[in-house]
Amino acid sequence: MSSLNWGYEASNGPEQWHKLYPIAQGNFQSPVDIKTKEVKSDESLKSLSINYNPASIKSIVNIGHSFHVISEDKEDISAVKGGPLKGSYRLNQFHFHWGPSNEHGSEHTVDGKTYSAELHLVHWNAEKYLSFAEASKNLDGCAVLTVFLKVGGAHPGLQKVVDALSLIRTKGKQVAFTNFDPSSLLPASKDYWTYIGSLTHPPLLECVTWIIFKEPISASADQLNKFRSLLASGEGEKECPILSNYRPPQPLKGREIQASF
Ligand code: B30
Ligand code: ZN
Repeated sequence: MSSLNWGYEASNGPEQWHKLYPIAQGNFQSPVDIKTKEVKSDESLKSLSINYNPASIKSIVNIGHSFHVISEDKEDISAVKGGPLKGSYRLNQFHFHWGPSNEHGSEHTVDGKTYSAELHLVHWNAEKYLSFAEASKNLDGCAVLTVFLKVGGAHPGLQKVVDALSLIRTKGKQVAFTNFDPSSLLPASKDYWTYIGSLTHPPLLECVTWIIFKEPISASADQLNKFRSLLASGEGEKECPILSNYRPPQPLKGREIQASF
């Protein structure tokens, strides 16, 4: 494994990352298992203020181990504040994690239970820092809103994303993806858990205020299966589907998880 080819295979996956990224064994790593009996209910947690503007969404790109839907982050066109956050955090991109089947795929787990997939809406603290890269070097640099996906009815908002995947089948492909409302991917209930942790893949920086919605959204088996039709290989290379891209839960190491409810 080189710093250029970490991945999710046995040879370059989560169990190997610590060799190049020693912070993988740090004290604030993500994801974690949320033990609901051990979380502290915190009535003082303010409610979240989520302001997404469909006009901030610009493109969708296959990055080899996943795909990103990219938000223009020059201004706070789409941002989140309140809850555990001090100041406004600007949306940078959103993406999903999934597994080889719809049995497993989430990164966080709840009382040991995994979901089929997990959505991450990635934000950075633009009040204090100049870029995502700079923000990610600080404990208060980033905030990731997280939504679990379970198998059920087809999700209309997710279908717009799924329909774009055939256009970015190979690594490096990027196409315009506009006028999409990320709020359409949020659950009805805004109850959440929160704790301090890290990016879930290299560079694994400990910079994330995690905000995890308790209520999952539903996606159809067909929609989830389409994530696995994306390729990690480039155009003209031997086809290699992205079957799995989740990191399993890491030790909590004394951290506390708070509940907004
Ligand atoms: S996550 O939300 O904790 N899964 C990064 C961002 C979010 C998470 C994990 C990692 C990250 O490193 N982002 C910056 C570097 N990126 C480039 C990019 O455009 O956004 C490299 C990458 O994945 O491989 Cu993401
Ligand atoms: Zn992620």
